Amino acid sequence: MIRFLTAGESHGKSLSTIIEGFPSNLDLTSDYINFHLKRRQAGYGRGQRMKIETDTSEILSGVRFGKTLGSPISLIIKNSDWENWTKIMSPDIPSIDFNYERVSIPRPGHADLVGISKYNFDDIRNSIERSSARETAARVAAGSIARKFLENFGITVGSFVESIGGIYPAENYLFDLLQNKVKKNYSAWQLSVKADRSQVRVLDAEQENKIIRKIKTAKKKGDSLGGTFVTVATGVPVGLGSYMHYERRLSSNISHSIMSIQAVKGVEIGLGFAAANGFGSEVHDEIVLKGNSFTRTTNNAGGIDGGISNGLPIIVRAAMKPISTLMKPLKSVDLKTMKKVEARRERSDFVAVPACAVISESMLAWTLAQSFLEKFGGDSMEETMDNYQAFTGKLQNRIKNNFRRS
Ligand code: EPS
Repeated sequence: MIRFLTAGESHGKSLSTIIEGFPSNLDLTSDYINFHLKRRQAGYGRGQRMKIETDTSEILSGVRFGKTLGSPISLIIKNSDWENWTKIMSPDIPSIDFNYERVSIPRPGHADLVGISKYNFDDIRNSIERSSARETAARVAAGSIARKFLENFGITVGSFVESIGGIYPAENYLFDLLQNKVKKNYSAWQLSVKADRSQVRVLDAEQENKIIRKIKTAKKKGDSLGGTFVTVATGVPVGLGSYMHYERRLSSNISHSIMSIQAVKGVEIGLGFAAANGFGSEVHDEIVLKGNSFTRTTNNAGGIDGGISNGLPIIVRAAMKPISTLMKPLKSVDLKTMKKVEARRERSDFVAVPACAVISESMLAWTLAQSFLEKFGGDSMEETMDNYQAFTGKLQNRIKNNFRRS
């Protein structure tokens, strides 16, 4: 069973995470994690903070000479901005009195009002700090370990932005994936390689131009935008997850992990909501034998049947709402005066859909690694590999022999 916890406030000293349960002898370096941390920072439409930070992880435990030890892995990502916040965010009681403005005007769409209501704070800053999507840097670090683990078994994860501000590509890439119209045996990571070349992580150059123009308009108007993105995993073996209990279904665990990303408001697997509109004969994927193994003519199920991976690519689509902080704010109430006011402006991104897609890769990788280790187990990578090979190598013959007998 793998698990991770993150800690850290957006403008605190650092973000940190403890990751537990990976087998020993997994090759791991901070360079690998930092590569993905850098990808999270990119994207046209991000705010000033990303110019201050160069997110870099420092591994504190659990790894020796580039290999995991099986012990808890802990790492930190320092906040460069901390030096501007040492007084305001100090964990210690200030030795001298200093004046700082307590935040009292909640921003619509943020956790500001519910946060102070729930935790009984007299300063919205106390909620802003932990609810901030800055926390996702620590998630990407943890998720990078999961993706490194999965790569050993030929599983890769990738993503692309499908739309921003309602601007979709001329070609429906998601549909092509669901219809199995893309290159046979494509790797999900190749989708990311292509998307990373775009400033907004889309696959279509004309769409990119239109989106950048729309983001410029949003910026000028003091507004923000959201969008949709697609996350894919390829090389996933048959048999991850289970229909035995609700919390073991791979589909529900993936939805949970993607939905947990700040500002995500919708998640679909495979055809998702569109599956509700067609006839059964149009939606379900026909089973065919390809060589010695089973596959499907289409992948509308998004690689999961009955909560169990079926060997086809896992395809997830999600929707991110527009960033809640607006430079041209909506109405709110000042909690000090209880009077109607404009919501507070706070430095923020205008668009973070490209970053959100990168974060979703980490969350998908994490969930797959969790289900993978639940199925195959192992205290060392060698043992996990043996278990994996024993199952996948014998699967097809087992099916054949079982049914021949009866
Ligand atoms: C983020 C850091 C934050 C924001 C953004 C994500 O930095 P700051 O608040 O100092 O500008 O840029 O967070 C939000 C948009 C949000 O609503 O919380 C990051 O590192 O990703």
